[in-house]
Amino acid sequence: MKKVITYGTYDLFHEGHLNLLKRAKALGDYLIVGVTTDNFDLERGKLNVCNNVMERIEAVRKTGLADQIIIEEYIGQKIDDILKYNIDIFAIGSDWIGKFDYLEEYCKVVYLPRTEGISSTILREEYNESVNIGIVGTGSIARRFVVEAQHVSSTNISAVYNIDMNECERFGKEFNLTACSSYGKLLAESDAIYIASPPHTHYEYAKEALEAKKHVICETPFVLSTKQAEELYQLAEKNKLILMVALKTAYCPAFNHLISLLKSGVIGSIISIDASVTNLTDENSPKLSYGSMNENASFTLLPILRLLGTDYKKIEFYSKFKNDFDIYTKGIVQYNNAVASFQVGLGVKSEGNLVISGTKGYIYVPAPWWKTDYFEVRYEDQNKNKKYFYTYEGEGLRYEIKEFISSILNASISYTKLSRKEIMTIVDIHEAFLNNPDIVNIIQ
Ligand code: C2G
Repeated sequence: MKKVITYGTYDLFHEGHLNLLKRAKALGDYLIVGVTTDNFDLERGKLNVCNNVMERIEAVRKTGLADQIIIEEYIGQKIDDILKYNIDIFAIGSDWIGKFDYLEEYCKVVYLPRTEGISSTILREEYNESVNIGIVGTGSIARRFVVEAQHVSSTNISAVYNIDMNECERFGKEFNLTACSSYGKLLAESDAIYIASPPHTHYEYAKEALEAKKHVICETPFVLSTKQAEELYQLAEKNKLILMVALKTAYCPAFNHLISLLKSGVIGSIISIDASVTNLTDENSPKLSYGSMNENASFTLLPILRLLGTDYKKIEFYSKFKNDFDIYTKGIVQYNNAVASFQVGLGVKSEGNLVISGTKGYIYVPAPWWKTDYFEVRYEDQNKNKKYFYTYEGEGLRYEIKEFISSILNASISYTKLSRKEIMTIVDIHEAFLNNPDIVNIIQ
């Protein structure tokens, strides 16, 4: 019996996929079809897949052409499968010519003609209309956002606004965007707004956008008080709009895998978490006047609240101030069964890693852990240690942008990666810091 194997995502299953499966089946007597998992697609940079793995498997099954369906979940699996299933022929579309020649060592490789004029990409574009995003703010994060958005389908960055009109025009010219002379004009040009302006302006911009019925994705720190956050969430709910916080780490595939691993108990009960993000900032940078807590605490609080919950008992802050702004803050968060610490700095430098300690072992995520692409699970018996590697595409903003766009297109937001309660707690901690008379002041 001649066994054939082929692989694909099979998103929005179409005629091209069907033709390919027919041709592959005709090569032998038994056809195995490997369907990629959602995570594997994310890892290999396919961010725009519309159907989930169960729907894609079902579409392949319905053709009646596959004698067996398996899932493809890691790089290198093809060799394992060919050996495991005793495969004679590996078949794939001609868009992959040359890419799988290395499999010739294991079986015959056949590149089958691709059906012209149809693809999942074309269908996705027809299926989803584009979301026009207007940007407020033209700093370094806004630049990265524009570049990253190009990797997310159904996304169109259309216009920009900055109160400083020269800056606005310069940015508009550089990225070929309409430079709007007022925020009202930006709102009129856009379906959704990305707020990347200084922290104290977030609330007003978000409120105005939500009142004008525009979806909002807002940079961290979200807003400066829980009252403001609550009001914005209520406004979004009332107007049936998506309101998301651009805390990029929360949407990064490797970070999410790290969380699932920990929740499944790989290091036993979690007793302690230490997270650190510091970046020495130029004396003249406006960031210094936002303070370290504003700039970086949302990142360090994310793994703490995700893993230990939002119900902490007590929080203490130790800060070093310069011109009224914290250039360094260490926070200690007490829980009933655990303790966490975080440190953030703009004028003090430290190692930017994340360590999660448990009763059976610990997880070490090296700097820059907030762009997670690698971590290690370590045990007393070092032979049991395990390293995990992932792809972190570009600047990593594409994952949050993808989440934002699909929430808008599906008219529903999923809070599985970052809950509203977690956001509210982060805002609450910021507020506690700003109004806390008990901050221990580190004086040199
Ligand atoms: N295909 C085709 N004609 C089209 C579109 C796709 O023949 N118009 C073929 C592709 O060449 C591939 C299969 O259909 O063999 C599945 O295509 P995709 O779902 O786009 O999956 P792909 O990203 O090509 O995944 O590691 C290799 C992958 O698993 C293949």
